[in-house]
Formats: sequence, C-alpha cells, structure tokens
Amino acid sequence: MSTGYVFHPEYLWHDTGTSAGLLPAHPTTGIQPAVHVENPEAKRRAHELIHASGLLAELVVIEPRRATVTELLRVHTGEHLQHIKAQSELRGAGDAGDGFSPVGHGSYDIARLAAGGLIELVTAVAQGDITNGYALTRPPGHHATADAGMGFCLFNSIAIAARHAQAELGLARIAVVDWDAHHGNGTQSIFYTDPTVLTISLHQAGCFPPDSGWTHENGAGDGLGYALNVPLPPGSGHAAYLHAMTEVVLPALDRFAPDLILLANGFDAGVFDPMARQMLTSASYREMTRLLIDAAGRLCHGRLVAAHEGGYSPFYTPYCVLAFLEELAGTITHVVDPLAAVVAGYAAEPLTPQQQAVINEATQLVAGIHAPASPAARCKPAGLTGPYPDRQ
Ligand code: 9RB
Ligand code: ZN
Repeated sequence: MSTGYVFHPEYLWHDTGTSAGLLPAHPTTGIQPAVHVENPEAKRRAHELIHASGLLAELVVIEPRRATVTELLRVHTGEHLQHIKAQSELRGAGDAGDGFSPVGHGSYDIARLAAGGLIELVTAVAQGDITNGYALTRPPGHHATADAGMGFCLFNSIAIAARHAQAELGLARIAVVDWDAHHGNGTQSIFYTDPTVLTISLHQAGCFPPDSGWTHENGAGDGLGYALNVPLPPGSGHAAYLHAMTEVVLPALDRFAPDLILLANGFDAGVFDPMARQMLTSASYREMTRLLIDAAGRLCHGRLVAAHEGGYSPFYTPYCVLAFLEELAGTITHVVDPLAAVVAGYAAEPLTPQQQAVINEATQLVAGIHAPASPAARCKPAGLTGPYPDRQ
C-alpha cells in the first residue's frame, strides 16, 4: 500500500490579488486593499509541514502536468476555457465568472496544472502504482460549473479527473465525496443527470453558494437519486460530521459500489476557519478519513483520490492536512496537533436535534441509490493492458 502526493510550486503562484478577504478593493467603496482569503499561505504551510514532519519521505511524489484542452472539454465549454484564458492574459484582476473568483496573470496554466495533477494521481491509482493519493493544489475547483468559474474556482479538477477516469482508465462508477464547508455545487451540477457519478456533499447549510445544497437537490432524469446533500447547521462539529459519515456517506457508498472514490477535500469546516462556522478538528478529519479509507478498501481496491479545496486558516489547516495525510498513508509522524488541547473542550457534541433531523432526511434518500447492473464488470480497467495488481 502506498500513497501518492502531488504538489508544485506553481500552485502557490496563482495570484488572487489584493482583495480584502473576498471583496475587491476600491477607494470609492471604502474597501482597502489587503490579502485575498484564498492565498498561498495555508497551502504553503501545509506542504512545508508535510515535508518537515518527515511524511513526504513516505509518499510517492507524482509530478503534475497541465491538463490538455481535450481533457478540460470533457467537463467545460469551449467558451469557458476561452474566458479563463483571456482573463489570465490580463495583467491581473481577471475574474472567472462571478466577481469573486480572481484569475491572476497566468492562472489559466496553473489551473490546468491543478487539474492535470489530479489526472496523474487518478491514473497512478488506476494502474495500481499507488493505492490512494492527495493533490495539494490551487486554485480550488468544486464550485466551477461547466460554463463558469465561481467561489474562487476556475476549472472543476475533480469533475475533470472523474471524466478522465471513465474515458481513459476504465473506471465506470465514480463517487465524489465533498466535505468542504461549502456546497460542492459545481460538481453536483456537472453530474446532476448522470447516474454513473454519485455526488455527496456535507456542508454548512446556506453558507455558499447562496440557496444551494439542500436535501431536495437529489439529481434529475437518469441521475435522480445520485446527488446527495447534507446541509448541516452552523456550529456542527465532530459528532455531526461523524454521524453524517456513518449514516449517509458510508451507506450511500456501499449501495453505489464505486470503482473509485474522489474526495473534494476542503478543510474550511475546521474550527478556526474564517470562511465558515463549523467546528471540526484535526482528529475529526483523521477519523473521517479512516472511514473513507475503509469504504474504499471494501468497495474499490482502496482507490481513494483527494483534491485540496478550501481551508483558509494558515495556523490550523496544516495540522488538519497532516492528520488527513497521515491517515491516508497509514502512518504517524512526530508532529502532534499543538491546538488539540485548545479545542478539546469546544462543544461539538452531542448531536443536536437539528443536526439529527437533516442527517435523517439525507438517510432516507440513500435508498434511491442502486448498485451497478453487472457487479462482475466492476473494477476492471478496460483501458489498460498488462498485469493489473490487486493491491487491496
Ligand atoms: C456573495 C458573496 C463567496 C463566499 C464564500 C466563498 C467560499 C468559497 C469556498 C466564496 C465566495 C459576497 C455571493 C461577498 O471556500 N469554497 O470551498 N462570496 N460571497 N457577496 N455576494 C453576493
Ligand atoms: Zn469551502
């Protein structure tokens, strides 16, 4: 069992400019220039901690490449590609679509490197070179729809990797689990009518995008039943997320029987995050990861591939990333979350009736998911030749 890791310095060069948090600075509005909340710092520190803790030496480092136009077009419209390219050629201050998604000078190529990094990771997992993997990428992707960027996202890397896995790697059924604090609306919309890709999003109810991610959004047409949402109330923490994992995510995965699990791995449900009001700790991420690893082990030869999404606390995100990645790699380092003692007494248990109610609602929908028609056809990567090691 081995764990792949994708990182590239260019990911830190995606320039989100001088917005104050997320608002563009301008003297007429009184918004002073500052630093955009989606800046390199939390990601740089996470990568440094992975290195300094010794964990990097235990990982299989995989070099990213830029996703090709053909690969991007499996998900996005040509107009969207042209738009991002044109915005990226401006000398900064471009936007991906909603006025809140900065496109810096050269960000088109960096976003292609993010999507291509995930493609390389999924390919290595499908070939059996590694069991699972993590791409510590920027910019994020889960809000990007087929034809627009949104919520700091340019291209939907997870969706691009999922389509690549289906088109080139013989992995027919893909489950996308999204535990970023914000609704994975872009991924959901891309696969909304497609029963071959199950999307499950756990998020803070009504946080972002506005009025998105409710339980009644359950897929449509052939895809009815294959979009699940668990909009947890603000203040939800360890108990609520673990309960949502065991009552919704795991049963849904078991019924769906995926060939690959992709994780939109946002850390902004962390207790110190400025962009949401959830209360997860590094221990929560570790436990949630364990559950997904177990599911991947029993369902799809351990194939679990994660892409970084949100997570904006420079001083806390790195410890959550480390806990996640230690668990993924099945190891521990000498680094102990130094904030664990600080958050130990934060009230994140027991489950509240409101949390229980929304989890129950989502649990009811799991019955709408069906196993593949032909279980015998699963987990055989048709696009690959040669021996296929079973590394479960
Ligand atoms: C809207 C505004 C937001 C709010 C949150 C995010 C977080 C993204 C993330 C992005 C953009 C403002 C809709 C301000 O971390 N995803 O994982 N924009 N919020 N004004 N308006 C109208
Ligand atoms: Zn987020």
